[in-house]
Amino acid sequence: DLLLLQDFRRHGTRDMFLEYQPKLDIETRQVRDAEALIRWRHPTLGIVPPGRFIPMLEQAGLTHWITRWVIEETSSMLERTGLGARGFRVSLNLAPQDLMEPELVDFIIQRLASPMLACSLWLEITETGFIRDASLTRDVFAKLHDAGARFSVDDFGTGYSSLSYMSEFPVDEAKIDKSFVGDMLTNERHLIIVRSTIALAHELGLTVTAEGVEDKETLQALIAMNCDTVQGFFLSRPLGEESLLTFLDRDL
Ligand code: G
Ligand code: G
Ligand code: NA
Ligand code: MN
Repeated sequence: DLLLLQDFRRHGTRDMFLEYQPKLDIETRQVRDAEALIRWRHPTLGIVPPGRFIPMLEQAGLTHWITRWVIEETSSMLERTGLGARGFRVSLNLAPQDLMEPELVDFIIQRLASPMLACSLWLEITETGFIRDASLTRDVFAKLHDAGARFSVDDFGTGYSSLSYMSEFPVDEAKIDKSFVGDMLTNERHLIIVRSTIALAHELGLTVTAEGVEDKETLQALIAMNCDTVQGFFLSRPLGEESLLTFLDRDL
């Protein structure tokens, strides 16, 4: 994987592209948002999934370049497709360390000055390995939130600090991890965790997305629990831009 790192240093994001996984809004039964997921079309290795290169770039402190590109690419997609003007939203994955890059934070704030982007861009942040410098973290969160950024806590429940996040930072959404949602109909503890997380998040004024919904029964159970948004293979796999547009035309 040192070779991948070398390739990234040489070519940057040149061969990267995004897929978008639709999310279903339960109240309106509409698809009004999607998660952007990066892929690398490597000249010799084929499509490399993010799980194979993001951790490596995290270690090398290079993810902020990816994040910057993802923001650019998502912004131009929202413009060229007209989805931004229709109020469609896209959530982006940030590596925790990205918020410690002042230049990236300024870049995000600059982008959020566009009213369309302020409505359309959401930021997904994982809790793992994050709160190293709590006061700096708090400042950055506050600064971005004041600029109109909306935050989802990704992989909610898998780290040690989900509840700290909810209580200390201005987060808007909890995204319950697929490891709880995927088997919640056969694993009673997971069902209890999902149900209680939804109730807790709602009491704190957050919305809730459940990810990893793979069948209709799980969707129905989540509807009964008052979940706000669902994402998963049952609704759709991550889609290229063209397929996303086709999917939305069918659905909206
Ligand atoms: O799509 P897939 O299941 O392979 O994604 C695997 C992991 O890669 C997920 O945890 C996802 O959050 C992460 N990931 C996908 N796209 C991006 C991205 O643009 N930036 C960062 N930092 N992580 C991403
Ligand atoms: O870590 P993060 O939550 O960002 O991971 C998102 C990843 O989960 C994406 O790469 C996506 O491909 C994957 N994913 C999305 N929906 C499902 C699903 O229904 N089941 C499973 N197993 N994985 C999913
Ligand atoms: Na994510
Ligand atoms: Mn997740």
